[in-house]
Amino acid sequence: MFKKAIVRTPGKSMLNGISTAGLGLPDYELALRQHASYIEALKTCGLEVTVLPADEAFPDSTFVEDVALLTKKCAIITNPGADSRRGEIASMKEILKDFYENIEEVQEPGRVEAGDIMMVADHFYIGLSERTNQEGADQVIGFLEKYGMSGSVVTLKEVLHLKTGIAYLEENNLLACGEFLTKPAFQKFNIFEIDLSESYAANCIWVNGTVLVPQGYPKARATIEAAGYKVIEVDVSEFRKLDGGLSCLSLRF
Ligand code: CIR
Repeated sequence: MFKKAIVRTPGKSMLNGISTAGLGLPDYELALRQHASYIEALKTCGLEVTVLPADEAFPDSTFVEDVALLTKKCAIITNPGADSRRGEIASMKEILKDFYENIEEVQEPGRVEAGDIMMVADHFYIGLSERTNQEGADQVIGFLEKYGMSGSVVTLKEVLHLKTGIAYLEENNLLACGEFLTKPAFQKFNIFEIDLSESYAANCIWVNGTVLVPQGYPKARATIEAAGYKVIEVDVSEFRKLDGGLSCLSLRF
């Protein structure tokens, strides 16, 4: 069960965020409203939410998930693969001191964005992507092992981050799309396929028995409900324009 979440209000500079989506610029006012609804959804699932102020210096800083990996025993500050995002870690490190005694930090030449890391109990799958390299993954695995946990790497080709295409919904249930459907590492899970036409909805989050699902993906919603989960739909269209999904918008711990 999760008790807390950390989010960061998007700044106006989000209009300059990294994007490959080709969906146009986000509407900032709408993004703010969507972010507020996202926070409400987390609270509905029982989380105490810490809302950090917008940081205009970093256009992608609302995607807090990428800059830290939070586990039961330690926090790991990442070193983002996107150079424009590396400065996001300094303030996150300070904030996490309020919540964690044990804080580790990925160092150069290791690069990691935690959107590439999926937690399954005490094991962490780490995607090797354009943002996360082997050296970074090795450092994370070393930290995890220091605290009695474990990690393993998964290669990916088609998506930005590992969790762009996959979501663990607890109870051995995994949502997967595209290249992840056939990965040997994931065959031990009950795989619930997300149709390629709704691939954005493979990035869902399980929060204490409820699954937050992006609004507007009816097949994905039906699949998740048929698997027995309560669903809350959250509209994150403006974050999608920056390649961001539901999971990227919070750290849950
Ligand atoms: C980026 O490219 O870094 C941001 N525009 C989107 C980050 C999304 N984060 C995630 O998938 N974990």
